[in-house]
Amino acid sequence: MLVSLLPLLAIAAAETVRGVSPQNQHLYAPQEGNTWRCLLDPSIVLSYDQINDDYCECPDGSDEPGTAACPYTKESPKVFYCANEGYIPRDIENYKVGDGVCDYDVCCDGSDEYASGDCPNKCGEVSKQFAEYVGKKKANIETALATKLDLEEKAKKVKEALREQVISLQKDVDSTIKKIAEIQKQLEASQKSTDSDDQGSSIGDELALYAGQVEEKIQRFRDADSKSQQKISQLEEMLAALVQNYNPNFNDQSVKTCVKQFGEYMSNKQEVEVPEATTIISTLELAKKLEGFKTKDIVQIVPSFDNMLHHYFSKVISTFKPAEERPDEVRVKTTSKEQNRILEQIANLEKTLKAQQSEVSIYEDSIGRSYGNNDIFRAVQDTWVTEKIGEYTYKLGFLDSVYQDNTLIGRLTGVDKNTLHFTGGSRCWNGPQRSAIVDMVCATDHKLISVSEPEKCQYRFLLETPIVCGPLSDDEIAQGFNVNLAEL
Ligand code: MAN
Repeated sequence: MLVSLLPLLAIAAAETVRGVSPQNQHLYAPQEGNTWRCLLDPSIVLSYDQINDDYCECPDGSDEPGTAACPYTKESPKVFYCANEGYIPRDIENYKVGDGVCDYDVCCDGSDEYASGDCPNKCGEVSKQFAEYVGKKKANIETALATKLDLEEKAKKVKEALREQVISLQKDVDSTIKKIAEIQKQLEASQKSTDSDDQGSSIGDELALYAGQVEEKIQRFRDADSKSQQKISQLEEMLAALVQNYNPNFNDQSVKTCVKQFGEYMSNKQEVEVPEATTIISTLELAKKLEGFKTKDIVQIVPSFDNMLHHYFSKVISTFKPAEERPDEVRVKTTSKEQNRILEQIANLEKTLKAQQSEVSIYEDSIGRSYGNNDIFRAVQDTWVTEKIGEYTYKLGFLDSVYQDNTLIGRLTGVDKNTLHFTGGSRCWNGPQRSAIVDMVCATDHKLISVSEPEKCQYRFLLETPIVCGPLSDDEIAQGFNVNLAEL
């Protein structure tokens, strides 16, 4: 009976091959005649006791899961399974097996040093550390998420306040527009009464002004005409030279046609008379003649030659004025002191209106912008974080800029998910303009943790902030745990 149980015991012993996880134990089941085949090269057959005999027989290293006998490379990493009972099972690189170091951060059970037995099982302590870490971490995340929620609420309020500001500013805009319209009515009324009062002013000044414009236009036409004449004369001289110098013996038809046509042109040419300045009605004289007439006079008097002249003259000159300014008839408006006061009031109100409208558009622009998920950055737009790190004090304004003491490192120019970019800082001696990348990690408070200068005047910061927090899975929390070896 005892004899028949022995192979069963051997198999039972073989079921827990050292260094192999429970899920993979089946790969190490003994085969016929107590043999075993390399996992990736089954043509190599070993006797079962060659497994973990500290001699590497299989090219894939599968015969030595519990020793460091087979070489570990990056391409072919071999791992040793630590059961870590009471804690979390882990794999450790096989070259750390039996190297005399207690790798409690991975194998808290000390099984990697089973041969010497120098590393007693510390999974109880490690497990306690881990539980404490997880507890703290979860509490922190809870606090951070609550803070983040508060920030999101604050961001909502900031945006709401902006909207209210726009509504109130818009009311101001509307009321200013209304005021301007009312005052404009006052002005019109005042102008009407000025027109009906005997306050017509001399139209001489007005005519003199228009006359000046007419004369200026005529002068411009004359200048342009004289330039054209010069060009024509040049061309005529060139053609005359051609007529004189061409060789009639060359039977070039186009030259001959040209010579003939030029001859005809010259004989039919009439001198164009350009009127002298004195032949143009001197508008200034006319203005003088009409000086002294009041607007009212023009309306009342029986048309005289002068009046008619004035009427037609005004029609002609009105064609030189922009359409919207062109009056139906010459009406000379005077502005009284009162009207000047009203005009000044309108000008001031128009200035106010412009300022109000631009303020509205600034707020509207801000409302339309994206400030991160749930607009959260709106909540920290005025928040500054200060920290003395090394020899400098760094100041960071989330949506503003970063300073190293009083030196500007950069202004915010970009926001990625968890990164802020600051550029355009003060120029580095013999180098680029300063700039910074700020990596944000989740924490309960805003705090600058570290700064490095990977390249001259290009800084990299680590900033803790609740802004980037999110719920973490148990696995994600566990990944952040580091065994405190000093306390074991
Ligand atoms: C200052 C600091 C440094 C920087 C040097 C470059 O000392 O801004 O961070 O490297 O200037 O000259």
